[in-house]
Amino acid sequence: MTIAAFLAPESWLAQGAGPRYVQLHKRISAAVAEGILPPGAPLPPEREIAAITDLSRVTVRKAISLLADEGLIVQKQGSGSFVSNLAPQIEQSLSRLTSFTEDMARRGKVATARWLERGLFMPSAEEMEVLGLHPDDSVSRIARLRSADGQPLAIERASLPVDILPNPLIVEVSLYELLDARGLRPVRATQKISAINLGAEDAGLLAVAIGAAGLRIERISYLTDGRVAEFTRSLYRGDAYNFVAELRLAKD
Ligand code: 16G
Repeated sequence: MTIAAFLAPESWLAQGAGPRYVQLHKRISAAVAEGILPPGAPLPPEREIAAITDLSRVTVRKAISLLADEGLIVQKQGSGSFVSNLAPQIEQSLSRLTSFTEDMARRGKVATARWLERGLFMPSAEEMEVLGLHPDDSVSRIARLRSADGQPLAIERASLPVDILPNPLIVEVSLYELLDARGLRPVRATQKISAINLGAEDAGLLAVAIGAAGLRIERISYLTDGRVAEFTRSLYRGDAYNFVAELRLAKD
């Protein structure tokens, strides 16, 4: 949907629903949350928003300055307003085995996934080793760009044995929710984190500069019986994630 169609007042502007600039502020925030206005995108000029919404320019200006105060919009002298591209700061515990969808929901954000690849494939040597597969087994792969409130945060490439995920096409938003429903949710995982500089393609997907710092994360997760359920290689935005671990004095 275009931003002009999204701002057409019939579907959101209502009498008695509070001040008009607050209603417009809410509508533009929704456009950002739903990805209609992605990070870095320009907002239509003030007079255009006024024309689309039938609101006065003063009302439009008030709504935009509220968005700017909140940091959702950046106003640039002479070139207009843009959706902020500043990464949200996400503190992620390293001791809980949670899913991306759950992590974002806990922060009041809506997780979305854009498919990069999914299907059944011949396993690579690494997948065979980690997942314990034979050369004639297939492997279920899903690769997704994960975003929160429309802002891309991670690229995740998950590989699973076919008996755990027989049909990768049925994953909607949450892989773990689907595994849970099948009684196959991982209960334990190991994770390896290393630093990388993002190449052109990955940087483009994550909406950061080429060469920006990223975190490469490998997660191997296990079922209650010790079997490997998932082997996921991810690239996380280095400017957004802070991983936090609790340490205790070792007693030998
Ligand atoms: C997390 C996991 C990933 C898992 C995904 C499931 C890391 C580094 N990765 O992002 O291994 O596949 O959650 O999320 O923590 P979903 O249930 O929302 O699809």
